[in-house]
Amino acid sequence: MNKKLFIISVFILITMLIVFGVVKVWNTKTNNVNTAERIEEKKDFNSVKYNGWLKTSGSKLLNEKDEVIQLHGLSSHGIEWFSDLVTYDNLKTLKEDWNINVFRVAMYTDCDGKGYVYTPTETKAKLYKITDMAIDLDMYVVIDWHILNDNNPQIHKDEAKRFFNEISNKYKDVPNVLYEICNEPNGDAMWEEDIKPYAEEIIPIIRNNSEKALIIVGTPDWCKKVNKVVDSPLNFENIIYSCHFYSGSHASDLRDRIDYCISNNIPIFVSECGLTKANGDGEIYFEEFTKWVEFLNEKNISWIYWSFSNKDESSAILLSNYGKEEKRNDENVEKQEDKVENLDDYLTETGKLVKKIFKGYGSLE
Ligand code: IDC
Repeated sequence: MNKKLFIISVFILITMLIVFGVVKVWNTKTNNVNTAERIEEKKDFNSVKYNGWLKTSGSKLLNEKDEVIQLHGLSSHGIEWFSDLVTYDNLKTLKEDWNINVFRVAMYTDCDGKGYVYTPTETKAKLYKITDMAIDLDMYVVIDWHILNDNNPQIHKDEAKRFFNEISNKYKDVPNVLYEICNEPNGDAMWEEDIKPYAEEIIPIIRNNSEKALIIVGTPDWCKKVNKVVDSPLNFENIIYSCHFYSGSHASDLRDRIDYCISNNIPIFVSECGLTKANGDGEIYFEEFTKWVEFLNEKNISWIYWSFSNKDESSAILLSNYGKEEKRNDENVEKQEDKVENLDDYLTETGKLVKKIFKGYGSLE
């Protein structure tokens, strides 16, 4: 009898253990599924790992999942002068604290005797360094062939061909990199005669190396005559056209031109903008800038602010003494160094305003 009771007890115990085990495994599985679903539901528009290769569809910019995406970020000043400010820590702060998801590397091509065409090796090294940091930080990065005084992209076309071949080969498998093939054509540089034929030579070079790369193409009159593209767009996929504004100089007329493009399925990217007059200095025009940002948000147009620099001009987001503080030779040395690294202690009025706007975007949806 006792033996029978013992066997029954053991049987009941084993059955309970099995049931308990099965329930536990089942629970873990459902929990995992729930967690997976929760992770999937989080749309991290600030992560290249989440978004992948960007592409255009009509006037829209989409991520790899066909979701509409709006990039927002900062442009360096010319890396010929200001690349030292773009440290890994600063980029990390800009991404994680300011919520920017794109950084533009402005590489002047030919400006007052300085620029890529004079010092290609040295300038490229600076460009690679910043680009690699941005990739490591899971950000989009715009490589900007910053023509300006050399107003017509045809002037340095041969250098551009070699440059874009090299760079698109180097970054051929990297969805982070966007190519801006001519900053601001101006003066006598025309869409049909100069810019379009230039783009028709550069785009195939990039695409031959990096098939899916998104390419930003400048438009006439310092990227204000975007409307010129409507009658004669480029015959390639994944091309987006740049429009630049400075809120002290450009207002609703330019927004109307963008609307005209959008209604004709021409995608627009504001790869540079500012809240001063177009000369980048003087008074700040925040009210008009706010109107611009509202407009861009409503249409999901990507925008990049000029500039992440400490140049003594009001478009710069950093005070001119940033990075130049003398390190005191006393027990506070460490603190002094920390302070120099801290962007927040050195923001200009512009910097504070722009940071607030970026913070408003958040990072996860
Ligand atoms: C400005 C810089 C200024 C520099 C000047 C010429 O802010 O320090 O002296 O270029 O190199 C643009 C250009 C951009 C300009 C900016 C502000 O793309 O290079 O930077 N701007 O004037 N287009 C409209 C305005």
